[in-house]
Amino acid sequence: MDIHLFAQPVTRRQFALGSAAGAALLTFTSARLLAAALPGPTYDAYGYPTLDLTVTDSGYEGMPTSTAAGRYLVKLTGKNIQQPAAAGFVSPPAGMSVQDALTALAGMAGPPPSATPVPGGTPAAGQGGPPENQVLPDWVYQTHLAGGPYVNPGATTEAVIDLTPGDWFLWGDDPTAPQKPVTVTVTGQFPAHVDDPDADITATLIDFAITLQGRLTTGTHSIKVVNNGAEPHFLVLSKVPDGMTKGQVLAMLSSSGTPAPGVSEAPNFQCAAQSIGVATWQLATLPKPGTYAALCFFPTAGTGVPHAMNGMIEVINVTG
Ligand SMILES: [Cu+2]
Repeated sequence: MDIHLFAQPVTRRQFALGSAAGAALLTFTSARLLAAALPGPTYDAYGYPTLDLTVTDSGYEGMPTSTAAGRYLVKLTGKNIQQPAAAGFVSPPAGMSVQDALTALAGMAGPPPSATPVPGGTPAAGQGGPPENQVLPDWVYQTHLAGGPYVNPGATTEAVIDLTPGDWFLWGDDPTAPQKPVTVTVTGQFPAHVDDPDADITATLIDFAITLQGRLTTGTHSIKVVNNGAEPHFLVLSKVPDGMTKGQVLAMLSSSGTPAPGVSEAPNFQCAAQSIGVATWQLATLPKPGTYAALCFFPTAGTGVPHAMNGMIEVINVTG
């Protein structure tokens, strides 16, 4: 399993969260940095209704079966999870039921053919090479993805997301995630006015590029993640060796095997996939200065090529 909705094996190996060391590092640094955090380690002050959720290795606790349309503060605690886990909110397109969508997604949970070991044989052709492309059905691109946070084992994080009227499910942002999805009906009308929380970094996602603007410094940030593209996107931030270029990140992703020395095993930040026009606000901690890569691996419509391979990579310099 790992990182993201339809992420590819190579990206999981190179950027997957989940090592004990990575989790410990994140826990340690976030505690250490709270005092200096701007604009704060919580969105509590904005007064949004709160979804207080716990994610375990098998599912979610705390999600109501029905809730009013609006802007929500999602507080997500990871309990008894071995890997970082997501709370992604998804509403199928018109004419498709939640059950049909969940059934279709469950059918995508198997490993890609090249990742299937050949018993007693040599590795299958393509194994260890660049990732297989995963062509997704059209409905995935018409689905409403409201986004959501990822949380590390034992930690709690927050995100601000919008839930519009309709039938939704909460899931692990990946067909192979172990959590059983939860269905929820969102009722009423979306409020005519909702306040935006403050953000000190804005990440703008288009087909296929990422722009990060704002206070690129160590510490905890409120990142506004906005999809201005025509396909779903998400954002991963990972420490890479200082001075690494976009071309070198792309080359690393295109090659097989072990990550380059200095690439963090764990992303420093990731968030669930978001549809066109969707903005979310997410807390992210950048633990140390230097070069970071911003990436999206959502499969390109029609070809399945992960967006990063189409150039959806940016490198940023984080100062102390
Ligand atoms: Cu993308």
